[in-house]
Amino acid sequence: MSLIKWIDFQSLGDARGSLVALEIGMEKAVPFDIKRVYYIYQTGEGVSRGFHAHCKLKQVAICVAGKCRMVLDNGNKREETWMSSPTRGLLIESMVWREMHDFSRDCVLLVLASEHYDESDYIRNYESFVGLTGNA
Ligand code: T46
Repeated sequence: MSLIKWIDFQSLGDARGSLVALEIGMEKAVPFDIKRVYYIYQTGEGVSRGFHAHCKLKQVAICVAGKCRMVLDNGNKREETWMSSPTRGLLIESMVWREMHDFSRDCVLLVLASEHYDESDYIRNYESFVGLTGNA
């Protein structure tokens, strides 16, 4: 099964422009209760981010402006995708290594998270991560 799992959102457009609304319980929306929202923006040219996995946390990442390249890795296989659509969310399950590269200057990556911020949930060493997945 692919690591790249998109959730397509309905765009509510009219002559004024577009709008996406996300609500818990909506069909084809975010598959967890959202406890935290953050966004990444003004990432410097050539800067990469991420390089970690989470033990428990699930997230949906939405590129609401610009673009970036997301790499996901479950310790067994590595897949990547460009993120550039405000009407698609990328579901990032727990125990998936993520890296973000090639941010455009205008990129805004909005992230919906299933848990509050907890540094102890991060696995920041790739070899440790692969060991925990049983793929060492
Ligand atoms: C992820 C990817 C997609 C907080 O204090 N609260 C928060 O909710 C977050 C997300 C971060 N922080 C602090 C921790 C660091 O001092 O903000 C700083 C930057 O965080 P970090 O280096 O973890 O950022 P990224 O871009 O490498 O990773 C972030 C998320 O942390 C991570 O969960 O999946 O975006």
